[in-house]
Amino acid sequence: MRLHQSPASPFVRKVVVVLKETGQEGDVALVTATGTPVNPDAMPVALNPLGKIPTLERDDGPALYDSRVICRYLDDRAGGKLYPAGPRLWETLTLEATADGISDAAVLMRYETAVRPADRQWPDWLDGQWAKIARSLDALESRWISHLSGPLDIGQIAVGCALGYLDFRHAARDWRSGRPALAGWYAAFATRPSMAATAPV
Ligand code: GSF
Repeated sequence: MRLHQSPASPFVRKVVVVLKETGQEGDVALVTATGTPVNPDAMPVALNPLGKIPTLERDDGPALYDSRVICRYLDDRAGGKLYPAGPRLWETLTLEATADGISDAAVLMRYETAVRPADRQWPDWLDGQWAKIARSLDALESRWISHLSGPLDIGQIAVGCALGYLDFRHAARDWRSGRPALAGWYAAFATRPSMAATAPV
């Protein structure tokens, strides 16, 4: 299999962490992809019409995307350990969706400042994206610490990758301020070998 990827992407990082946590790293070759919404460049558009990464190219079936589908496929392929059975599954998937929403908003903010011409940037829109992130971080702090502290699952991995991306691209926003429990959880989670080996560059 071939994973079309860039090491800066929080969504790609989810997939690589899952590969490491499930012992499948040797089964996937990494293919570097570059591009933006206005210039797909080397994005795998022939495999994924959305022109986004991560995209997983398989030898025995169509390409898979997005990160939620790829992570679930890889976990299933390894025998399944990151998606709990029973009612906890719905909590886990909602946690993953919350984390991915943080990453989506953070990536859109990055495009607004790094891709859009300076004279067309709109501060209110940036503030609106950060407001989504701030509300989601507050929810993680007030409602999700117990789940985050339980057995490893895809929700935790997605949160770890989202917080790592905030440090990478939006450090000045200081997401830890007023969220000591989440900051403490992340400090420990970031030391997992799978996380330490995949810090964005
Ligand atoms: C989001 C992937 C994404 O936005 C997923 O895989 O979960 N829902 C998808 N990827 C970005 C790269 S990034 O993470 O910075 C991407 O491919 N952007 C190119 C574009 O055209 O939006």
